[in-house]
Parts: sequence; structure tokens; C-alpha cells
Amino acid sequence: MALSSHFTALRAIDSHTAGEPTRLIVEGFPDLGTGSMAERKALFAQQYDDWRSAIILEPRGNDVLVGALLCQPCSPQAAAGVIFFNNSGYLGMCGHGTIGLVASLAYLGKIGVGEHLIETPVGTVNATLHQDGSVTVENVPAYRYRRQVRVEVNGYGPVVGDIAWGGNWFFLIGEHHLAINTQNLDALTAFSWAVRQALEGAGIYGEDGGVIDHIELFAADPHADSRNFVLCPGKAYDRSPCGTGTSAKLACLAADGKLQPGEIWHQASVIGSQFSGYYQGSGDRVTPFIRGQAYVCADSQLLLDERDPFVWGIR
Ligand code: PYC
Repeated sequence: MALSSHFTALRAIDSHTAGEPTRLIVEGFPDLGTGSMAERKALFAQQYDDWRSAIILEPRGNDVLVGALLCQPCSPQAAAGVIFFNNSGYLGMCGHGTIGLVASLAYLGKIGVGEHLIETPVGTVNATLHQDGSVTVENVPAYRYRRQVRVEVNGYGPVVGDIAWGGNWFFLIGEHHLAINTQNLDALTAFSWAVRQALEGAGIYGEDGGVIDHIELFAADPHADSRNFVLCPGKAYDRSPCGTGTSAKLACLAADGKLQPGEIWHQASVIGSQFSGYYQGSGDRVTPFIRGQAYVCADSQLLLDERDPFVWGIR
């Protein structure tokens, strides 16, 4: 069916990975050229940020959604390039999103079971699509930058956590007084947001000066090695155990000598979904491997109508 000239159409494949949604844009996005994914991400942010809000924000999207723009990779060896984005901006890497991307590419018949290189703005990752549909992502190297950093949090007092890189910057908090369950989401969100603001207020950043925009709390879980609550940069919580957050956790466990290379770690999310993970290597930086499952849940056309006052989303 031909569209009237008022409309611009984007093809979107929606999936969820352990409950966390990914919207993969496979057609209709403006050409970002042939630079690296980091260069194309910068161009996206400078010239096409309206498209991010149109895809992610209401009325087409929501705060939880993570967007993934499918790009032609630079290397002929890679299966795809991808740029991740959300309600507040852009992500370096996204573990659940990469699992969703692989499931969506398999749904489209573009890839089969086996290993696939995926270029991201923070480096190339290796994703393996298994026979059972689950995906293992060999992530970019993860490391703990600073251990047991103390920050004064308005309304809560001192809070101590580790700063670690897992493809995004995380502040990982083991000691807190909050129950991690779906009945306590408002309190978890308020606390995590206050921590995030306190870190910025105190001038505490990642090693490269990057904003620590993911806050991760931990508790015991009866069915896993640990349960987490991850607050994402745009104040939505991750329904999955967060691939980059689990990578950051593995780096801290490795640095503390609490998990050996190859030993499996089961990380549960606040909604009870799970990723399994392990790392290889030793020393400062480890290579995390995160395994999870994604399900495709929509194959649709997003329509941008130039007459719509909210065509670029409710900002
Ligand atoms: O799985 O890495 C992840 C992620 C980051 C933000 C939301 N999910």
C-alpha cells in the first residue's frame, strides 16, 4: 500500500530480553554514512536526535524502551553495526539490546545459529546465537575503576559503592536498606536517582570522565547468585538483569577474587528474570560473557506524520 506524502515510515522489530524491551529500526532511518559506530552515533545525536525521540518517546514508545538502529558494519567480517539509544540519550553498549538484536536478525532470516560480530560505539562484540534461541554476548572488556567509593546522598546519608565499566558506567551498591522486589520500585528508583545525582554533584565520574549514569543495587535471591535493581539513565529501571550491569558485576567479583574465570554467575533481575554470565582473563580487565534469551513481539511500521504536533514525540 502506497503511503500518502504526509508520512515517513520506519520498520521496527520489537523484542524483549528477560522482560526489557528493544526496538530495532531496520528501515527508513536517514543515512549516517560509513564512519565507525562511534562517529555515526555522534552524527545521530547532532543531526537526528528528533528521530530518537520520535521512536522512543510517547506516543509511539515509552520510557522503558531501548532503541537500536541497525547499521551497515564497517568490517565485512561483522554481521551488523548498531547504535543504542533511549528516552534520555545514547548508550555505549547494551547487553539486553544486543541479545534482542540477534534474535531480531534471526527472525528476519539475516543470521543463523553461530557466532556473529556486532560493531557498537564502544567496540566490537561477539554474539553467539545458540540452537535453543538463547544468545551469549562476549562483551567489551569490563573493569572495576574504583572500589568502595563513599558519597553523601541527600536524604539518605553516606552510601558506598564500586565504580565499574561494563560497556556503560555503573555504581554498584551492595550495602543498602531496600528490599529489591517489584513492590518497592518507587523507593528503589528514588534512592538510585538520589545516588546518581549525588555522584554528579560530588564530581565523581568514570575513568574517562564519563557520567556514571547506571546505578545498580544488589540483594540475595533464592534462585540465583544475586538479584539486582538497575536504574537506567532516563530514570526507567531495567526489567532484565542488565547485560552491561552484569558485566560490571563480574568485573568487581573478579577484582575481589570472589568468582574464578569460567565460573558461572546467575544474575536475577528485580522482576525475577535471569542472565547467566562468566568471565575470561584476569588482572585489571576481564572479558565478560552474558547469556540470555529474547523474544520478538512486534514487526511494525512506525509512521511519522508531518501534520502531527507530536510527530517527534512528547518531549
Ligand atoms: O542490558 O546492558 C544492558 C542495558 C543497559 C541499559 C538497559 N539495558
